[in-house]
Amino acid sequence: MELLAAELHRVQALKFGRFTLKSGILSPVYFDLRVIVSHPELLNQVTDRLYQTAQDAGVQYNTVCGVPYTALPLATIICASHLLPMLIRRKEAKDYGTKRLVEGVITPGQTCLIIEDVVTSGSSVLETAEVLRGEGLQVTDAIVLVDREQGGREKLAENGIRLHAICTLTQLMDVLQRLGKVDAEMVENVRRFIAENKVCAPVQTPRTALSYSSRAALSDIHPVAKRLFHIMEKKESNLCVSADVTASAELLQLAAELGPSICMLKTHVDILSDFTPDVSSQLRALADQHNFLIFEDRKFADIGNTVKHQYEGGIFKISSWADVVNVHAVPGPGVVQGLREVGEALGRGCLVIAEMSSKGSLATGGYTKAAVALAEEHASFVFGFISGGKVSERLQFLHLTPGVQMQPGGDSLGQQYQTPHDVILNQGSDIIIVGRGILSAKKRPEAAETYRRAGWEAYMARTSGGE
Ligand code: S5P
Repeated sequence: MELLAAELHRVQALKFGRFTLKSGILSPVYFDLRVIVSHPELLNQVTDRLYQTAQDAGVQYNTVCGVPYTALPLATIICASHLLPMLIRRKEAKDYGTKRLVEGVITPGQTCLIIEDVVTSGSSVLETAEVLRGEGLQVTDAIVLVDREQGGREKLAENGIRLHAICTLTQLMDVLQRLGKVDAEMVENVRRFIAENKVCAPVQTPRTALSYSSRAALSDIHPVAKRLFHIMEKKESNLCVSADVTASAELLQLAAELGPSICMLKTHVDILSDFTPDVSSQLRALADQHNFLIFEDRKFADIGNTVKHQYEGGIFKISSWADVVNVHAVPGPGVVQGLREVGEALGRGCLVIAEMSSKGSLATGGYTKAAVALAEEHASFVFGFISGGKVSERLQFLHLTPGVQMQPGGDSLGQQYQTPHDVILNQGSDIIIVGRGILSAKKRPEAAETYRRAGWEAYMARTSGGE
């Protein structure tokens, strides 16, 4: 330990002074472990200790992944020396296109050990864990060189990850003081800094910090989800407008005017008083022109054979123009299977209603859990949920939340509203569905822009949390 501390100090992998951290806090100590690649003996020493720490803790794992970028060489050396298969996580936030998020052979169900240099709040480790879990791997443990003791251990524990550190910042300071590398005043400064700057981890972290485009690149992503994630990122919009109007001309006008601001238009085609097949073809053309998806909010809730006809036939022929439909879980798997027989070949997708925004809704607790299980079992056709917030850990699933207005509240018929900020940032949902909040505004395009910006800002705040 003394040798390691002295070496880290000698190569200036830790520095003392006044440093502004990424979070804006002023810190008396700063770690820059990137320099250790220039000191091969130290590099070997660090990786030996990391490996040994995992062994001593009895951690069971099949593969190893380093948090990019500093820990990449650390993981590489550990894997090469101990003949362990490694995985590489890509860090680029955007423009993945067809690139994979994780390189290497992924065997779902296997356990991947995470390696990191320094843990502060734990969010970097968590972000890598989310990606690995999204690929079907288990993540149970992370090994780090230094734990800065600022809440990371607790935050990771809440997310099912045990943190094993070679040393804590306090231990490191004690050793350096013994070695005469730092004085008592500095030790006290750092001690005070740690005590005063614990990052308060929320009890639960329901939201994902992963970007929409990163999620589009996950394996097993549903083609409709992939398209939607790309549209959202491109248009900087997580807004779905609920076009609850009764005249076809008004519906088409809404689609044309709000098209540039939205990622999706939600319809209730059966409330139109003057529907003709021409309306659906014009709507389809507008969706293609303005690059948004059409979601027919039909809420299918019958046996498979009946919903199949309701989806494909009748006067509305929903499957011929709607990219997305939704189902109630009440009938059981048959409702999804029936729709899938029609929709899958057409490249359509389906959402399961896991929760509802209305007062007294019965879609809670055990029902919600069963709805999530139904979606998970039919992920080849289902790509997400209607819910008040995040209900599933599967990052490939989208969560769409209705009952959204700028002010919390409700209407006289039991509708209940949350704000865009609440829905995206606190509830961990992905898309806000807004009806009357926009429809009752004098200038609908401007109101839509206001909601688009609010939803996008909440998303940006959610994805910007780094160490
Ligand atoms: O739980 C739900 C599910 C849905 S799809 N609560 C809802 O309000 N919806 C739909 O979202 C509802 O049918 C309506 O079309 C829209 C909400 O409209 P708003 O005017 O209250 O924003």
